[in-house]
Amino acid sequence: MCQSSRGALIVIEGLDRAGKSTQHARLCQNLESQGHRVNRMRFPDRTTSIGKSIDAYLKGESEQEDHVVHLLFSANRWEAATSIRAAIEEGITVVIDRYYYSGIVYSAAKGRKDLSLQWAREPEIGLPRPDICLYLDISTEEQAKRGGFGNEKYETSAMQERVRELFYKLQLLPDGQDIQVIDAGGNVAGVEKDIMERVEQMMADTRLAEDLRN
Ligand code: T5A
Ligand code: NA
Repeated sequence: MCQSSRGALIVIEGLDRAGKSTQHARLCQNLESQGHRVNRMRFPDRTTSIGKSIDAYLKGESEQEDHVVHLLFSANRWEAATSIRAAIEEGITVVIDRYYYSGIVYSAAKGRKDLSLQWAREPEIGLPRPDICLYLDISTEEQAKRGGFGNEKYETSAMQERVRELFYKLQLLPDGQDIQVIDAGGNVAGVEKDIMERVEQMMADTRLAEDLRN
């Protein structure tokens, strides 16, 4: 595969246990074996001081007001925005496990009138926009089979059900145009192949668009 001058920004999204981290690792390896330079990232990035506050909140070790924690998740992405842009401009492909789509949807899923999808979107405006967002879709039943839920804040079936609905609603908004739905209920290799095909298609389209401009 020939390298386009700019790196791509690829996001993997989905519910808890959809297989995001599994597929993130495989996609990064596949791209590297094709000769791409790759930066792996994930949000929340629990290593920064903002990330440590988020980690404590998710583990139930600290309380945060809902708007505050929303802004912390967003700030955790803004901390990385400059380095994401720099990598892409250098020709490095950045592959991220969760991004602002999760940010918008999980906060809005709390069901507060004063924390709508639109409100949740505002702090994310201006972050680097992905070339593609692969949304890994699994049923509630399949999700439950995958080791069940852990003890983190949002790992309840009621919350996950609202998150699923809102991910679909998000696809109808302008941000949703970047989302491609992947059936993530199948085996790991099948999902990996589907993801690779979508990414290769996106890269081919991007190169074509660049060629047409030059
Ligand atoms: N959040 C996040 C916000 O509220 N706002 C934000 O802005 C952001 C960024 C932490 C939480 O924070 C919320 C969302 C989350 O609730 P996290 O640290 O990314 O997010 O944690 P999780 O998404 O919960 O990570 P998980 O590890 O649960 O899910 P993954 O990454 O989707 O799943 P993965 O790959 O670890 O796989 C889970 C299990 O399933 C198996 C794996 O081996 C593993 O055991 N598996 C499969 N089994 C069968 N078939 C397949 N195809 C399989 N793929 C994987
Ligand atoms: Na994960």
